[in-house]
Amino acid sequence: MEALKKKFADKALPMAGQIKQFVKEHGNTVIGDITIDKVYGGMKSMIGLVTETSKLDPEEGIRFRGLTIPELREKLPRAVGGFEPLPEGLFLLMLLGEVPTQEEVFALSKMLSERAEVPAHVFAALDALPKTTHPMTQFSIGVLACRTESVFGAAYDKGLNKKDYWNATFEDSINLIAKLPRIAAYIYRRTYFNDDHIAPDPSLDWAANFAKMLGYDTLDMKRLMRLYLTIHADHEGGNVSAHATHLVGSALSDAYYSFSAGMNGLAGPLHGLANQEVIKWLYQLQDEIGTKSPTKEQISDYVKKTLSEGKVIPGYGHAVLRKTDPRFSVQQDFYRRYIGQDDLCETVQLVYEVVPGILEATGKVKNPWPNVDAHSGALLVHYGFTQYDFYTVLFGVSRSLGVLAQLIWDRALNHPIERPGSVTTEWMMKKAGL
Ligand code: CMX
Repeated sequence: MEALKKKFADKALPMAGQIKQFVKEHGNTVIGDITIDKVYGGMKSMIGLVTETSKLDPEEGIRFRGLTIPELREKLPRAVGGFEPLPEGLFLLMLLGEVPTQEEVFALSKMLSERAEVPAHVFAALDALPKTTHPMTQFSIGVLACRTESVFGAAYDKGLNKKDYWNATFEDSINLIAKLPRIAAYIYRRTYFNDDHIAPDPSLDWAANFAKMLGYDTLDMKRLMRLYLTIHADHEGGNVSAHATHLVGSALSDAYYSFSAGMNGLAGPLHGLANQEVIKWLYQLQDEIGTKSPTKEQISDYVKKTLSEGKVIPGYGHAVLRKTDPRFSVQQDFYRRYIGQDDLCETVQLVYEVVPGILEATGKVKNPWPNVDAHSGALLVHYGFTQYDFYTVLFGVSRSLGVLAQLIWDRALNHPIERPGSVTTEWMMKKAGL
């Protein structure tokens, strides 16, 4: 851990000074326009945040420290004999800005295993909840219950020098990333498998161990989990889960508080919960039409019916992207490469052929193309993971990598408390000359 921290400090701490100087010299440079439609329209693409870990291009999709998803798949270290990247490698890439070596990634896997123990009171807090509690509610509560372990919280109580904020946040972030698969697996096994829990295997990498604790100790699921936890990790800073984590962190709330806030945002159906909504919608489609292999015409009718009921088509559209999400495309590739034939995955493909045209024809949807959530559930269902109201927890475990890497940067760069201005509609109208 000390070597990793030193590597981070050598990069991040000089940058804090450089940014100070940069802002002093170029602080008046105008970088965008704030217009009334942007403020009322959810601040979409209005630049207001600095995020080091990744950048989203509307036409091309996400780049993590400059690397696209296909490049991650090619360049990041893999498990021995594996094809998909190890998500630990992506965390190091986002944290340090360089592709890590195999040894560095294995060392992080080992460190995460060593820090994975979850205090008994966290499980007790989860056990106090009805099993019908949504898994995302349980997940957020589990994370908050873990806050007793916060190194930042304890150090701040004693009086922590500003210069050391990043160090304590580093400890908390690594500890939390290490514990999340155990918390998540505990929720899964208590909710659907009558508390039949599965012990971790410290010899496995983060994703493979998670798959094992969930109850999927196969090569296929380890492979899928490594890819899944890589592609959901980050999507620049303005999405609800990243933004919420960052915002709450700006008050110097520690990693546990901040990440739990991010997860409460991820639990919304317009964000991470869309992955469960997609499968729910596909099952309803199958039920209503009475077949597991609907035709394009049947899908088209069902899509139009969904829209006519004033509902969204889950898994389609995006606040920033304007093309097919590369996170969708890589899952299509996974399907073709490792699965080949599956009724639900074939339906996902047909939905892809049908939905964009219909959404485009509405004349109002800015992006008719699929996002990451349009495909992820069908791959899980193929391997027998059918409890779709758990899917957003998987997304959340992955999202920890990006938002917590950024939280460490936030504290190292000494980003201030956030407090954007707000105005009334009366003020807006006056401004517009009315
Ligand atoms: N189905 C039906 N209508 C849609 C739509 C969809 N998939 N996507 C957008 N629209 C509608 C909006 O609801 C909005 O309608 P109103 O003007 O009647 O309010 C209109 O089209 C314009 O919206 P937009 O500017 O294109 O989209 P936004 O940036 O406001 O919202 C998003 C983006 C993702 C919330 C939206 O596309 C959506 O609801 N998609 C379905 C849910 C989903 O898949 N979310 C997951 C996103 C990825 C993630 O975060 O995980």
